[in-house]
Amino acid sequence: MPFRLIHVVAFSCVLLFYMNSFSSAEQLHSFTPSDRLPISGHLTIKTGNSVREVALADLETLPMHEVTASITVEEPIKTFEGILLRDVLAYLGALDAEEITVRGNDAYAASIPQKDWKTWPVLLATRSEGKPLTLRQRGPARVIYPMQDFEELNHRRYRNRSVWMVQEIQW
Ligand SMILES: Nc1nc2c(c(=O)[nH]1)N[C@H]1C(S)=C(S)[C@@H](COP(=O)(O)O)O[C@H]1N2
Ligand SMILES: [Mo]
Repeated sequence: MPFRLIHVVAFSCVLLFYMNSFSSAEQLHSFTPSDRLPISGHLTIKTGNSVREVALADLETLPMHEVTASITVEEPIKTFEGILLRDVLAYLGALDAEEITVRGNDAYAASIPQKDWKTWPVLLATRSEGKPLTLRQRGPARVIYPMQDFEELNHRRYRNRSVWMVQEIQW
């Protein structure tokens, strides 16, 4: 019965996300926006020969977390909310990719190795202070390393991987 298979797959996905979110002793702050402004925007997902679009609104149905960080010198410390990169990649089927390439809409690209999403609660941020990231805030999606919570991330290597205006993920 195809419906049953779908249910088993869906249940397994939910279980996987749940386990991913709570398996390690990380400082994770969950985020539940009360009157959530709708989010728009898509990411292009490329793998092998396949290209697909994923709505940020669909990614926001996954558990949301918040991270407080100052990413660049000219940006003050602020709160970002979004989805854990590892949850995004589990959703996309890329959890076991060795690395992903994240590209911004300015053609800037960085490779992010698996170690990063397995070790730290790296965020695909879609909001700041509850509101969707504007282009001016380098949105609508950006990679945020929790540099405030993890001293070892305060390094140029991770700043280079903090791609803003994310448009495409490829592996
Ligand atoms: N989309 C996009 N993301 C990007 C960049 C960029 O040019 N475009 N620059 C990267 C680099 S080299 C750094 S050091 C960090 C922070 O850059 P900043 O300190 O100049 O703001 O963002 C990274 N993310
Ligand atoms: Mo840089």
